[in-house]
Amino acid sequence: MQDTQVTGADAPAATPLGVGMVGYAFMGAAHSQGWRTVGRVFDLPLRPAMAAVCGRDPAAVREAADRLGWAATETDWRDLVVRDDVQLVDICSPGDSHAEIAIAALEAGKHVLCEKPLANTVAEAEAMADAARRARARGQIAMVGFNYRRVPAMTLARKLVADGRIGAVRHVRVTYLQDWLVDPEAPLTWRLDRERAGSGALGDLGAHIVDLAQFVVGDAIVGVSAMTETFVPERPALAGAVGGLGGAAGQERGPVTVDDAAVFTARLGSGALASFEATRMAAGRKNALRLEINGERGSLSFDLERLNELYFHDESVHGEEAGFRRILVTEPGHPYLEAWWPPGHALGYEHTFAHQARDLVQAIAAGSDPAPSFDDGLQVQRVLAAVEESAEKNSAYTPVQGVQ
Ligand code: SOE
Repeated sequence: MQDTQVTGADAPAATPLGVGMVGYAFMGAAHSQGWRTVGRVFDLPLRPAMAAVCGRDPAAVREAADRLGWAATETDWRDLVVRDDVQLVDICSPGDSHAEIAIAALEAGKHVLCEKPLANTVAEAEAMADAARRARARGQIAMVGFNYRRVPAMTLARKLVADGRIGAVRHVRVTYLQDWLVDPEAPLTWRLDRERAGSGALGDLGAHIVDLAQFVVGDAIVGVSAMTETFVPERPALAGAVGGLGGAAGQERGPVTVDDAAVFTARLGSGALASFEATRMAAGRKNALRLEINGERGSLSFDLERLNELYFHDESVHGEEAGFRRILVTEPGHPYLEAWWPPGHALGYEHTFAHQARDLVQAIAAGSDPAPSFDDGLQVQRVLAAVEESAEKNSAYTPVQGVQ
């Protein structure tokens, strides 16, 4: 086993942190954007270096490395995780590979960033969280890539809730709507295969909103009542490579083995009530993540398609000035904004990956607990499992495993 090579708050500014990434499709490209940018925008205690990217096809991974900015390539992740110039392994491959790669990387002494959802099953997530706890004792960091926590408006919303600005939370309402599966001829990519993705809209989008809601409210879901549906049970096979979220359709057809949509209600530890909807079948909705929280003293409202804005209603303001007020989250005092552009010069989706990279690099340098940790990812996985169990039992209220 190799020792972790870079830890400690006193590492000199120029100390490199070698990153090795597995996978280079949509999420890999988004993470690469974060790694390319982060050290040029934020003042970091370690200097991320894009050491190597890994994919099975030698020509395709070489092309991806050149396009995305990686210095070297590997075609087997086992070789990537033991490279001397890699101290952090960033996992952007499909869910069925997460557990094996993350555990091997942690055992090789590396820090790990793993895309969401943490795993395809609770058992895998438990094994990963165990490995992360053991690695933590050796000074390593393991974090889950729930990037929407890093939208400045969401970090601000969490602060406003924690500061008591909306009082005790009563309602949490979250929807995450996409439409790339409305077409029944959209092909069977890995995201529609339970063996590879674990679940459908539930794990892909539901995992995000479960984490985000819990993050903003600072509370955990204790039980759920759920329905899931697969509206298009059979689709054409994929002919060729995945491009973005889709690809070319072939002649043969095969079964969709995951949900197209999941709808569930939930109770939080505080007693607050929540509702969640995750679908890739909402015609016209491209990446619409909306969140509203109602408390005893006010409300917050957010729409990812307008991610620089947070709406705040203060219940103590009456008369002519009552109502939701727009906060334009681009001030230098807002989370992450000190390093970007002057007020009003907006940020977008890609910036969340630079923010994620910043937070991870800072945690590694400081040796501090990462957030979200693999334990946080495991808890989300347990919520997803409770949703599936409830849906199988005709929406019966189902407690989240591990909740006292
Ligand atoms: C596809 O639904 C997807 O790429 C998700 O997998 C991502 O996590 C989300 O950020 C955008 O949409």
